[in-house]
Amino acid sequence: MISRIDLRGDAFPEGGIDRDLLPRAELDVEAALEKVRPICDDVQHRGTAALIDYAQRFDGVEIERVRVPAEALTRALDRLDPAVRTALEESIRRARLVHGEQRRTDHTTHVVPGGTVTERWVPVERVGLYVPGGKAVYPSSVVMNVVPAQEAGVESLAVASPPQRDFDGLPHPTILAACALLGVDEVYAAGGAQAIAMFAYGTDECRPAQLVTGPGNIWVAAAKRLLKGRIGIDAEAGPTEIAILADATADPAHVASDLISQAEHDTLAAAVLVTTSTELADQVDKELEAQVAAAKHVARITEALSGTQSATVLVDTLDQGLKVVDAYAAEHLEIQTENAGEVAARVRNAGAIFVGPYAPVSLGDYCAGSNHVLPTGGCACHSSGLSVQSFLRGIHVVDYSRDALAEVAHHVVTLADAEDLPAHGAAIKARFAGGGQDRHSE
Ligand code: HSO
Ligand code: ZN
Repeated sequence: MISRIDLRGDAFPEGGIDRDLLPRAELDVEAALEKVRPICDDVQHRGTAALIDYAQRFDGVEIERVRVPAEALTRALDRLDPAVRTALEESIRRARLVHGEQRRTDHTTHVVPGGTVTERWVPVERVGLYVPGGKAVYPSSVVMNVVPAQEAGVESLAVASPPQRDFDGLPHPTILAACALLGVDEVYAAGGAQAIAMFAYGTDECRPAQLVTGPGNIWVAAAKRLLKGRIGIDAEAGPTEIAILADATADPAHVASDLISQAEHDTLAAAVLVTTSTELADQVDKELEAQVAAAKHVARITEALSGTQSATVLVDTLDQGLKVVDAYAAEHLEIQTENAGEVAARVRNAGAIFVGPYAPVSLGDYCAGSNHVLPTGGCACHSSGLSVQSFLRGIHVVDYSRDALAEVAHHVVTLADAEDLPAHGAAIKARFAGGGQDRHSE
C-alpha cells in the first residue's frame, strides 16, 4: 500500500539531500487565483449582498444576513454533547497554559548613555479567523487559532465559517459552540474566498480585520495569496503531513496507527516512515493492511497512503535518517527510537516534534497544549506554527538625547554620504547648527 524508497548503501545522497527527495502533494493555488479575483472584487463592492449571493451559489443555502445572532451561539453551546464540551474545555485549558507563557515582554537596550531602543510588543488590533465547514468540521482548530490570539491580547476577534444547509444557513453547531466556549461572540456565516475578502475589505456588517488566520481549501488559500498585503495572513495550509523516524525499538502497530491518523484527513495527506530497520518496515506494512481495512475512512486513507506523496524510506543509520527528515521538514515529526529525546534534540526542521512512544500526533491535534496549525509543504525549514508571536508586532522605539546623537552624528553623516543621501546627513547636522539647547523632554 505504501511505496518504498531505498536509500541504503550507495543510494544515500552523501553530498546533501534535495528537499524534494520525498515527493509531496502540491496544491495549484496559482491556477485558482483568477477564479477568486472576481469574487473578492464583488465582496469589496457589494459587501453583504455579495456574500448572500455566494451563500446561495456555493453553499446552496438562502440566508438573510451573514452575522450569526448571539442566541444561535448560546443555543449551540447548550446543545453541545457534555463529553465534547468537557474535552474541549481541557484542550483550551492546556493550550492556554502553553500559549500564556509565550507572551513577550517589552525590552529596552541601553545602547549608549542617553540612547535606548525598546522593543515594544503590540497585538494586532483585529483578527479574522477562518474555520472550514465542508467535509472537515474542526472545533479543535477554533481552539488552536483563538487561544494564541487571545493570549496575545488581540482586542477584536471575528470568526467566519461557511453556512450549512442542514443547519438553517448557520455555520456548523460544534463550531458555534467552540466559539461560545472561548468567548468569541462575533461569528459570520461566510465561507471560501468570499469570507477572506469580507475580512480584508469589511462590509456593512463586518469591520475589516488586519490579519486573517486559519486553514482552508484551495479557494481560501488563493484568496489569502491575492489579498496578502491588504490584510496580513498566516501560512497557506497545505495537506497534512506526518513523518516518523523509527528504529527497531518502535512498535509497528503504533507507527502504523499514527501514519493512518493523519492520512485520515485527506486523500492528499502525506505519511512518511523513515527507518533503519527493514523488519520494522515490513511489520508496519502488515499493520497498515490490517488497520486500514478496519478504519472508518478506508477509501480516503488508502488513497493517501498509496499516493506518491507517502513512502517508507530505508536508511542505514539514524544519522542518515535525521538528514532525511530535516530535508523533508515535515509538518509533524514523530521520533520513535531509542533515546528519543536525544534524537529529537538533533532535529532542525519540523513544524512540531513528538517524542517517544506516548506522544502521538493525535495528542498534539487536540490536547497536548501545543498548537496544531503548523507549516506544511517543507515550509517548516523557515517558518513556525501558529503562536502568540503570530499575533504580535515588535515595534522599535528609538529614544536618543542630544549628547547621545552628537556622539554618533559623524558616523551617520559618513554613511549617508557613502550612500549619496546627503539629506539624511543634513537632518542630523541641523540639530547642531546653532549650538542650541537639548530639547529632549526628559
Ligand atoms: N492534524 C491536523 C489538525 C487536526 N487534526 C484537527 C484533527 N483535527 C493538522 O495539523
Ligand atoms: Zn489531525
